[in-house]
Amino acid sequence: MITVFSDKHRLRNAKTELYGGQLVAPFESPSRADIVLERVKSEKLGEVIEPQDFGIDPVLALHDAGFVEFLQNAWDEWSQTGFEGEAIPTCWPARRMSHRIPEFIEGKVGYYSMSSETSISKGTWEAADVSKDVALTGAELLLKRDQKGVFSLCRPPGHHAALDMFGGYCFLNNAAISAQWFRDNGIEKVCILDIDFHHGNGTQDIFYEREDVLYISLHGHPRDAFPHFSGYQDETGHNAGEGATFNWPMSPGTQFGKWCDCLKESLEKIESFETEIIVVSLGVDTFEKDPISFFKLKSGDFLSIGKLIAELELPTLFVMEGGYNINELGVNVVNVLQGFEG
Ligand code: SP5
Ligand code: ZN
Repeated sequence: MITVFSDKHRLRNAKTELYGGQLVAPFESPSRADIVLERVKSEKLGEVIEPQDFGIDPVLALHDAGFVEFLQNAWDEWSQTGFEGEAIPTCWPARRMSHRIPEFIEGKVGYYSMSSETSISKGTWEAADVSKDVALTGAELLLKRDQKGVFSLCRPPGHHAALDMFGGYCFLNNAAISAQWFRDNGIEKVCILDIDFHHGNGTQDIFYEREDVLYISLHGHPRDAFPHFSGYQDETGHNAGEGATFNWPMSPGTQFGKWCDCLKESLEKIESFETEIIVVSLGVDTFEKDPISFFKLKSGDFLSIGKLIAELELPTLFVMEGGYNINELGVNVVNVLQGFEG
């Protein structure tokens, strides 16, 4: 399997994450992508190639233009005010407040965010921009070079990024941008299968009213897990999109048996939707030793996941999302890909 990778991911190297009331070193760190790449190489998974530059148009095909402009300028605006730390949102348009966009950067950071653990640091936009190219280069390889599966080793991740919000370590929604790119390049129906531990609120948001992109997510129940305000089972889509969103929230301590039953049901839904291509939002924070999550999957289970997805016999784009146990991250991710290849 081809892997798409750029070392420009390192431009996203925030110093701070707000966690448990303290500023800590971010869980979403540059070492994550490096460790996965190392495993890809040591296992000889296949060729590793650099992304092409797709420019901004595929981003603007989905994300709000004001949001994109905000991301492009946020660090400069923030640092030019004289703030010494990274840009951390502190104030939001919460219930019954005005949703007009403020002028001052502190207000804009709040307006365009959904959570405050994710700080914007110097280089964040540049890394996010390349991460979307990593996803799109994979998408193009899948379509034009007739690959069975391609691995886009994206960093920063994307599935929490909504039409006009960053957060959950995400800025641009790489999986959603790829799905839209498939739609714009002749594919009628796309499915995004999100197996990251967290609900992909951003991806759901982007396609919630659309019938052409099926979104299925297996995740920690929002009553217990981030993003807390999205991912309930009764969120099933709206208007034309009614029935094209499926959520499988699961409780703390969930083991592979139960998780796998939900995966199998998801795969049946994908079959009956008659999709032509799958984008897998590949997070391995479902791992038993993940530091911020609560499922109990074991390294070997990731092989089974890849194998089950392969049974659909559909062209599959794997887009890297979360997974924070650095030691075993490479093994777990590559297990999914090797399971898929059989
Ligand atoms: C892409 C991705 O996986 N993003 C995840 C963002 C999660 N950020 C908030 C984490 C809060 C964790 N609280 C866990 C407490 C358990 N000890
Ligand atoms: Zn996650």
